Amino acid sequence: MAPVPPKRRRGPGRGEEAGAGRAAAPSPAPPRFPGVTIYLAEQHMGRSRRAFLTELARAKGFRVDQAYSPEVTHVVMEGSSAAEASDWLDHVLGASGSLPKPLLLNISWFIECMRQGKPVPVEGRHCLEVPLPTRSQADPDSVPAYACQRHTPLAHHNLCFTEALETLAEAAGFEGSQGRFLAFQRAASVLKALPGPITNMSQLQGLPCFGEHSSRIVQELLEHGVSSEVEGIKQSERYQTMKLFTQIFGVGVKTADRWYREGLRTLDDLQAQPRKLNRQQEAGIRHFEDLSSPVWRHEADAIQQVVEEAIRQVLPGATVTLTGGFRRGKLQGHDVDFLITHPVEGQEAGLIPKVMGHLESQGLVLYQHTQSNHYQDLKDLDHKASQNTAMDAYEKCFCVLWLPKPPTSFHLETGEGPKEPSRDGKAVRVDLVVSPISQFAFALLGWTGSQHFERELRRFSQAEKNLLLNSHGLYDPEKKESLPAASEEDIFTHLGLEYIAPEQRNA
Ligand code: 8DG
Ligand code: CA
Ligand code: CA
Repeated sequence: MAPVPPKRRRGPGRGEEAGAGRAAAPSPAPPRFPGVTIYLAEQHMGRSRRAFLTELARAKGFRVDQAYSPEVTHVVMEGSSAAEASDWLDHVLGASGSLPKPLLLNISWFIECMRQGKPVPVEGRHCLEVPLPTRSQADPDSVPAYACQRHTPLAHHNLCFTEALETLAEAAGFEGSQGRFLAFQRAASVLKALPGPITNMSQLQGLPCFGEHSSRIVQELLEHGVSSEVEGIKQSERYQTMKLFTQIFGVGVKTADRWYREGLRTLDDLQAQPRKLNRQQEAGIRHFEDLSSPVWRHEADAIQQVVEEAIRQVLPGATVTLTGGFRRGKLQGHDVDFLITHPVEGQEAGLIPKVMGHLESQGLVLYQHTQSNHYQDLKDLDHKASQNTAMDAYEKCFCVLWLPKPPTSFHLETGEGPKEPSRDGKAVRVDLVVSPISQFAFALLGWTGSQHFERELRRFSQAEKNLLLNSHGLYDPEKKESLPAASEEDIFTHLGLEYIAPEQRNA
């Protein structure tokens, strides 16, 4: 039996577009890809070609705006140089420099989307950005060994290799092989930071973290376009089932593996044995369809508004910062991460239950698991800073919130209608973390990710600087003291590292 449940279609069903105004001028199909708003720049493209491409994309269900606005996610240009594109963006954004910046793409991305009838992942070859790597990083012989020493943009040039290596990493993780997981992850991460695509095996020479196995995979891909090992894994029942189970909120590798060994393969199998599930996993399965579809940036912004309003009610002055992948410039994610603090140390304590109570009174909480902070006082925080781990002791809440559909958005339901809850909207995974202001910089750095970037920062700190870094602080075990930091820049400075902006931490 195929382990992946069929997806309930959300967009317009086949033939449904026909109903709208057959007699009048045909109205464009409703946007099918809510996280993608395209702006076609007229410069070099010309007015009539722009109009033609706009119609074409709209007919395929893409949203194409005539005027530029902050809602635009993808700017497409034709015949423009990287420098022209970058000047154009500076001009449009003016002094605001406001995030998120749109992706600046050449026409090849647009054409591939039209061919496939859906947004294709952005790769380095589609990008019009002026390359950021410094001259030293353009030379593969001098790619630094740690991911926290490198610039790793969101869109890079080696997607087919990194996808294959990350599949191998994931599969190794499913088997509990931490060493192999890290080896493949590190090799993939190096390729993400290269200034151009790998086209020849000689380019791997001198690259750090590239072992025999990873090199063999790249060679196979260069020669045949596919890797038989990777394809074999992707098609195996073991990999597909582990991927399905670990995708469920509240299910880690150990649980997924146990279920697999018990013969379970599908969500139906799990639902047939409900006593196997804890409360979190039950919620994970109940909302599986919503939680396994991506959260888009505009949805993250909408959730932020809801959280900010709740916080304004219960603790005026507290601030909410979007962290995780969205802070790194991602346009979609599996959840939304927020870091909350208050300018007066101590005021933030006990905030989560109040915020969640407020959200609950509005009927917006589908699931929550709150952890109170497990440090007693600031001295204890020093102790927490001395622990070299990704887990922290902050007050936090792992929850599933209900995001109602804004009344203005265009949305067609299929005949089935949403299962549960019955109102129109979407369940979204949200992580809320509260830190005292004195630790905020460390919490921000720790919760911005990527997970590999964080792992590498901690490895670098310990191995190269004999310092212990986590989301509470930076601890010097020799002097037995914590190093204070008011900003992320301060932490990079303590570590003797060049500052890496969040958008370049996509390691
Ligand atoms: P995505 O949601 O877009 O798929 O990716 P992401 O935003 O990069 O990943 P994430 O799983 O949401 O994790 C964001 C960061 O939060 C990541 O760098 C690791 C960090 N993080 C956790 N759990 C914990 C924790 O318990 N303590 C600390 N300090 N950090 C954590 O995910
Ligand atoms: Ca996230
Ligand atoms: Ca998260």
